[in-house]
Amino acid sequence: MPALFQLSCGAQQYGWGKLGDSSSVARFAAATDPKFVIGDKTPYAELWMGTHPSVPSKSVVSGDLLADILSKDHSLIGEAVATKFDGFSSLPFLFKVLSIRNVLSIQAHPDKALAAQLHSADPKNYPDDNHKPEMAIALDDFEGFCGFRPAREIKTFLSTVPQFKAILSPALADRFSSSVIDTPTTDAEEQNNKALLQALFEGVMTASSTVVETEAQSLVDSVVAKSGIFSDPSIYSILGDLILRLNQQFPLDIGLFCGVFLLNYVTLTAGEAIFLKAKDPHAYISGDIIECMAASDNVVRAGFTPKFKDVKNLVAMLTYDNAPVDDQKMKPAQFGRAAGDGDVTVYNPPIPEFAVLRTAVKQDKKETINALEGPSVVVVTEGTGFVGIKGSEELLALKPGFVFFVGAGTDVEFSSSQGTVVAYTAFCEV
Ligand code: 9C2
Ligand code: ZN
Repeated sequence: MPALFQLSCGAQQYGWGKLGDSSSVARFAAATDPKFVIGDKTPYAELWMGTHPSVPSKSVVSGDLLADILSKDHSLIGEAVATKFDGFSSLPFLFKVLSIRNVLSIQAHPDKALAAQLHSADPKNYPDDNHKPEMAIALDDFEGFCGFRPAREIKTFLSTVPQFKAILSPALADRFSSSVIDTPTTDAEEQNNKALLQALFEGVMTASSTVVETEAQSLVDSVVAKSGIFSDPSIYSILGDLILRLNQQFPLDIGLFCGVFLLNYVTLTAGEAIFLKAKDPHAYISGDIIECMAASDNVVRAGFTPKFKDVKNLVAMLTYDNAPVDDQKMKPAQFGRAAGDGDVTVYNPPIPEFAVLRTAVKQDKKETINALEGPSVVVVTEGTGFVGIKGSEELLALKPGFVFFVGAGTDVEFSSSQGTVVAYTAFCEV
């Protein structure tokens, strides 16, 4: 098997995906598969690139599963990655494109120990036993909830948004506001803050649905009337607008309180990225992104979803770290092992399963990525051109939506024939 070949990849049609060909997921899936018919009203949420058994990628030429091809040629994954992770036929990472029209569920992903426990107790809802740290790189303007807000912001909302306070028992809200320390300096203070935040989160997530619906309606009314904190134009234009949009998508949902008042609201522009370690709460709201994660589909959900919710496990599992949102943004760096006229940046999160390169090559220029030591998967998002093994005559055409597998230790050259070629490469090196 050559060490570079094109993949065809399946799409997940979750309800929050962009519709029809407004979804880059649909356009990308159709670019490779001429038989892929895009339904106008169908939501296309996620393109899955990898060996995860739920939506496994295949070779375009032979139609064989990528996992089967890998199992027959051990050099493609390579000894080091196979030994450290999951053998010769499974990639350690799952690579995706997400096209987001409506908010995803408020969710967190387990660490390895919890994933094993959840999977053995409930394999239907927790389909594998792996952890799922994940990274999102914005392809255009993106917004999401990510991590808990600093304590002082939550305290401010408790005192300025009566509907938020009203879904909690007064004693719980008061205990949080009077005892939480804005800047904890000792371990004991930090632990105490976490316990207070956990109790508050549990209080929000277990509030009775009648109270939630009444207070959510009152919250929406106060946004519309621009009353209370929403009389401040800057709060109205960011949080007020967000509350109205989310309420249209999931009317009177608990996610309104949990998302807006407990979690950081983050916006990213193209090229910016966030990393979510296991057990960080998040919910993506809108935009198109590249997502990379350890090879898992374990999601613990509560709020903003028609899918299975597991409030008990979510409350029990979170780390209850809280920090300003900038702490969760990644700092991409220039990638050293590339040569040519292009620009290659690396997003390298603090976990061993994956890192992602962004390669941009202007028209009529070339760029070589030198021998990544493990397997990689490339998705092209912009431009037309060619990709080939360095020194080989055989070139494969590339355009937006094309996905390629590259075996360990292969030098790959990208060239652009029209526009700037932009490609994202997920890879694993030990
Ligand atoms: O597929 C999420 C998608 O489970 N994003 O969200 O459909 O469960 O609400 P829903 C998963 C995605 O990769 C993710 O983790 N944060
Ligand atoms: Zn997630």
